[in-house]
Amino acid sequence: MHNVHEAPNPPQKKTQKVVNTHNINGDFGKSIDELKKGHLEEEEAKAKELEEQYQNRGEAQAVSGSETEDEEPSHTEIILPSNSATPFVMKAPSLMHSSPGSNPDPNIQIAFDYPALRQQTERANATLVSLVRNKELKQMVRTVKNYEDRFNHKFRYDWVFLNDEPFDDDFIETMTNLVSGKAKFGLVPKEHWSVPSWVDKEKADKARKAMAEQVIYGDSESYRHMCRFNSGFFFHHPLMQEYRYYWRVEPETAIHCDVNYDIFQFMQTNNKTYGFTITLLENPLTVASLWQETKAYTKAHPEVLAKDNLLNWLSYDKGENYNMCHFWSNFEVADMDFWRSEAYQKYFDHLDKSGGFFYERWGDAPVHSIAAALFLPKSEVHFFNDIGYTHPPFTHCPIDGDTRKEGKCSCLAEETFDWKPCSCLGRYLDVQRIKRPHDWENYSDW
Ligand SMILES: Nc1nc2c(ncn2[C@@H]2O[C@H](COP(=O)(O)OP(=O)(O)O)[C@@H](O)[C@H]2O)c(=O)[nH]1
Ligand SMILES: [Mg+2]
Repeated sequence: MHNVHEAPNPPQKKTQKVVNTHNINGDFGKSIDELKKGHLEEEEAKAKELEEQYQNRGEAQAVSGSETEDEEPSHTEIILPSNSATPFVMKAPSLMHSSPGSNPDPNIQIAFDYPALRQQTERANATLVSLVRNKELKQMVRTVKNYEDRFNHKFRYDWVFLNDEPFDDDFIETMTNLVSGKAKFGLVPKEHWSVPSWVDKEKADKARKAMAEQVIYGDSESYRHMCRFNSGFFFHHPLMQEYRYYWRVEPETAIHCDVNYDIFQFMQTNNKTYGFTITLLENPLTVASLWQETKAYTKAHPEVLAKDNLLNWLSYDKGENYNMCHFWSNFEVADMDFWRSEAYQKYFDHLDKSGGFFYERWGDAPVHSIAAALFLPKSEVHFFNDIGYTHPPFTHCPIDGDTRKEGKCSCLAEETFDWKPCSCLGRYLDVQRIKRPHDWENYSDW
């Protein structure tokens, strides 16, 4: 069978079995790209330097609530799952295997099963998920250990790792040792990671060349596959089929606060569909025709628009133009029923047929964000203020001292991106009519 990987050498104390399957204006976006690039090239020192440049941009357009409806902000009532702050008693894993050959799907590389642990509590139907490359093992190790320590060891959710190439033995073994739930490794099907037949390859090549100097990852074809995969396919992967909720985790990210409640049960209990920590402005050069295509779709399918949606967060002029606000999708806790819904599937198909993932460089972040903001009632979108989080070069840290104390947060309020000029959080909270945190103004100048 192709795409099936041999099992790695078994780690000590464990046996494992292979399951035989497997506008603002262009300047803002550009400076975000520069920050990212800086990080990639010279890690934090460079990013800091660029942050300073960014800080000095006097023309930054503050995203304030002044353009949104003038109503008293309300406090959203949130119900925490009953087992919050109640860590489970850890037991030595009694290793059990999935029965070999039970799943003949070639896109499922290998799976480990620890059913004795999984039965310990009632949990949501959920998994953590990471699309990642073998060469990112070092960054992924740190991230997985961090998420396990801050959250998952208390709940033991599964973790699905996806890759467009087979994971190597080292990757599989290292991750399996770290994940407290079931670690699963899957291959992305070729049809979800290739240029579709209707896309003009020559035109796409030219577009990439033209973007090379202007946009981060502008000349990268694989980045475009990644964005398209995250926009339209990850939730169809055979390994993701059994789950409803997911937490997307990228290598090199970190959470800075303890999450003492079951985040997935939280989503379910509170009827939340999409959760985020950072919202910011996209580089307009990457999404030149995305809004136009979105409007064409919603005009043809007005029924998909939710009644009380977040349109005013996305647009300063009631939908005429896109203001580039989006949720930073490297952190996502969401309900895949939404991505699997007809409204979203048809939206993705419409976008995909237009070729914009390849002729431009549409990110999954604006695509997911626009859909969540337009097709969901705004009550179903949640800002996880309590989870300090970093994806270089930006950090969200709760500025309220009690929240940081409660979560034993290892970030500083002054690090937070929330109130910087390119953040869309203020506008988001205003449109949601959620009160801005006390003292937010003190964190708004760079
Ligand atoms: N398997 C695989 N994962 C990728 C590829 N490109 C990006 N990713 C993953 O997709 C996510 C986003 O990519 P990243 O390089 O972090 O982009 P950025 O966050 O926009 O700077 C990360 O989880 C990466 O590990 C690829 O070619 N193959
Ligand atoms: Mg990343």
